[in-house]
Amino acid sequence: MQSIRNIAIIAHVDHGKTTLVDKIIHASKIFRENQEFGDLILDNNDLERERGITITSKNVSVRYNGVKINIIDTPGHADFGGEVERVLRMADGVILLVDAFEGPMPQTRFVLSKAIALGLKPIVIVNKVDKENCRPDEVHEQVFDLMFNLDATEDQLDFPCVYGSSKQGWMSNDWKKPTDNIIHLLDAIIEHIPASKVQEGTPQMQITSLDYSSFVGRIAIGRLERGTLTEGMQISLCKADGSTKKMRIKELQVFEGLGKVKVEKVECGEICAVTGIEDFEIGDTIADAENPEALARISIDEPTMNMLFTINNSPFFGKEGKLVTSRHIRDRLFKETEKNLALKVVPTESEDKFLVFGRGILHLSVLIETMRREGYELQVGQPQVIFKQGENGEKLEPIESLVVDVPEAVAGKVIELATQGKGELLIMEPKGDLQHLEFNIPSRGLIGLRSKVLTATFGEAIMAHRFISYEPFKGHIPGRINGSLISMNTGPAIPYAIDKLQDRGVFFIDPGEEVYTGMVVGEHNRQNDIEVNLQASKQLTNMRASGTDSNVKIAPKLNFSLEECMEFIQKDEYLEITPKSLRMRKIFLDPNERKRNEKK
Ligand SMILES: Nc1nc2c(ncn2[C@@H]2O[C@H](COP(=O)(O)OP(=O)(O)OP(=O)(O)O)[C@@H](O)[C@H]2O)c(=O)[nH]1
Ligand SMILES: [Mg+2]
Repeated sequence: MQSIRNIAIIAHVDHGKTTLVDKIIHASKIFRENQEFGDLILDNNDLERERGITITSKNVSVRYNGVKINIIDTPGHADFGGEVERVLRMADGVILLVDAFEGPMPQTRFVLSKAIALGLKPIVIVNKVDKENCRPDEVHEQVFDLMFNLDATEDQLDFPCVYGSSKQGWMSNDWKKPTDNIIHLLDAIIEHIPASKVQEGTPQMQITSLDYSSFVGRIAIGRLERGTLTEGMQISLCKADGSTKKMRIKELQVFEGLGKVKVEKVECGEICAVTGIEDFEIGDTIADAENPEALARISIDEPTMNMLFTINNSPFFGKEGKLVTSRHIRDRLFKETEKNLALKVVPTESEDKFLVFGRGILHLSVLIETMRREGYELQVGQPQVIFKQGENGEKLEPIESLVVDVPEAVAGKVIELATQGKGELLIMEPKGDLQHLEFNIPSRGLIGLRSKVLTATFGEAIMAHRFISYEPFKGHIPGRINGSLISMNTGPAIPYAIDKLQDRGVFFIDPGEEVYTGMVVGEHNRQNDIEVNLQASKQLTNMRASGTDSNVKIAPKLNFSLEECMEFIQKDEYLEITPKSLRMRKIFLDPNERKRNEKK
């Protein structure tokens, strides 16, 4: 029987996981001759490419010296931490990658703690040693300290450390002695990661991932813990509620290179894909037909944020999207929860409103962006942090660890901004030519903080945060300081009108853009909301006077990203999302209705 190593690659965002997996794939020459492949072939969906981050974890497989290595690439952004928790169940060991300059970051701690708790042995890679100012030895020591603090066992603390540069495609046991390949790493995997265990007995496979093919339907993916599986075999599916259902396996596949190949039999320890299983959920166990024994289910950290999702009922509804009904949105949201384990959808009293719970702004915005690309129209409300009640009935809120690396000259501004959000400065120390700041801060205080910090530091701050725990409520945090500019009428915004209102604030719309009554068209430079008339045109005396209308100089509009809009809207506002547009608006479009509701 072949020897298998199942490893997951874990790290903080951008530390170089996907680049490394790419290099491993290139090294094992999985491509046919003359086949052209670009960089980061694994980050293959549009959003991953545009944002340069991994969103969903992926399985690939290479062969080295007669050993099959199944590699699971995971996302490093804290909002997708649920993905990592889910797929670690398939691994026998992990590769923990750490940036040789940045060192361990909040998400390094999180993913490592999960791996250690599962008893997985890590190989540590101090990556990016090609970077100027890197400090590999110091980083190695920091990783050791971190593991020690996370209660790693003696065996885990005795981790092998590899140094290298995924980007340049080399790994070595000494960062001062670069090589020209990654063989050193492959050897370390074979030597230090235990071969996947072979347990005899009736089959047991926990479903940890889900794939979909239009030919065969839903595909269940997981690691076979015990026994063997064969094509056409009768099995029982053990569900969450303790019930079991008999079914038949249609086809079996294992991972090979970047794809999957069909096999008749799967041996214990292998990661495989099973078709023909209906109605399964992630966490279910595929077990023996007669004596089914379920594996313990996967538990995943709770979401910390929620947002109201509702149908688009703005005056412009249905003009740009195809999927607009509450039924469409409902089905899509529930479908998402099948594979996005950290996401929860809760129906509300109203048929067309859903509460969607997630791990953070990015977790929710990626879902929204995906939906809008699929042709959906919807509206969302202000993101809400989830509070809990403590044992004595006190109000608790999520607290996160925030790390910011900034040039010294602007460190003071960052501290000021974080403090406004009730952040508490814990550490301030030099790191290369930067200042390294660590805060504990309520999740509430983080909403909108990124854009403020980037503006204040001219884009030079590197920022990351990660949930730590629920703690007593830290008190009121002032929200957005400025009010909204609200359109009084419906119709195209006249350039002359915008021009006359420029001293009132910044606009989110272009001259000529269609707006509607109650739409938020800009940010007021004072605290209160005001209504503005964008249809006011200059009294036309003659043709030449109207000609001057196009000569006005209007400052370019403020172009918010989806996340910026989500962080900008207030409690009484919605964000309208269509495949083509993002518009902010008052929930009550009519000013009189708005006033009545304010009083309530
Ligand atoms: N200088 C240098 N840059 C690297 C190295 N490895 C990766 N990078 C760069 O770091 C950035 C992030 O690399 P990725 O491989 O996407 O990082 P990742 O860990 O997969 O990121 P997520 O999946 O989003 O968590 C890219 O711009 C890479 O080119 C390295 O060894 N040296
Ligand atoms: Mg990646």
